[in-house]
Amino acid sequence: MRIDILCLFPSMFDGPFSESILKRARERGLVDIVVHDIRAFTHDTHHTTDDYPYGGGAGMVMKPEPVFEAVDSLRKEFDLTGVPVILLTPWGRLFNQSIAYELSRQKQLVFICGHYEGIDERVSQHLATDHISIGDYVLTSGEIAAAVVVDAVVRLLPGVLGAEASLLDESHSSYLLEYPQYTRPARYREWTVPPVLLSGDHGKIARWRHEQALLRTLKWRPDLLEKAPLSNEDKHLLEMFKRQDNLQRDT
Ligand code: JET
Repeated sequence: MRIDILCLFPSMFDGPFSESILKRARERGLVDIVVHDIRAFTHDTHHTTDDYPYGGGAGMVMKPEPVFEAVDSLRKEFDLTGVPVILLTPWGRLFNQSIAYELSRQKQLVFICGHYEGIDERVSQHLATDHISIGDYVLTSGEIAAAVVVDAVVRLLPGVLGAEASLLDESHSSYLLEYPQYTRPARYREWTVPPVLLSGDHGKIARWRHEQALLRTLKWRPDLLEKAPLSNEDKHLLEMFKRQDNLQRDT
């Protein structure tokens, strides 16, 4: 996959893309990430990328020309027909794992990172083909949002994660939160690892993990259970959990 990121502060990506799994994915040629400085596409002596908003108001707005020219420069190298040009913005469609999967199937992605109070609306209307938000809050710039999306997408690319099994496991239970994990030591301070995990009984361990995933989802993200494909046994377990929880609250 080829990923182009257009932004005003390219060095913001130095950290996240140069460590751990993303670093290895780039080194192994599984993904080619190129960060472009929008400022390089200005023509005035001050390299102006922002200007006052028409109609007045506080703050500055990113000018459209350098952003359009940055994408045009990519068009000289690539046929961008069908390639998503993604604007990171608080009002975009809310990013989630299924959008990450959708983007991971593309051969190329272009990200535009906004700054200041926003970007000239013509970038959104006539250049961006997709608008993505990573959550309901406002960041100082789109770079951190782009890094989040790139990270979630790249780890899904074939060969990036060592054990393919971990992804299979993940998609299988994507409607539930992950079960709790433990590693050595079996006893730390007075806290012991649940004995079932030391039992060697893999059937029993799988059932315990599924039960824990259900319990954790009920506690932290009950909204997810509405969409989850639950077996009758799952539903029965959840009803038991809820009843126990109610009893504990009453006493
Ligand atoms: C963001 C993304 O804050 C986020 O992204 C950065 C940002 C902040 C303010 C404006 C902006 O520009 C977009 C725009 O488009 C026309 O003006 C981008 C929060 N969740 N996800």
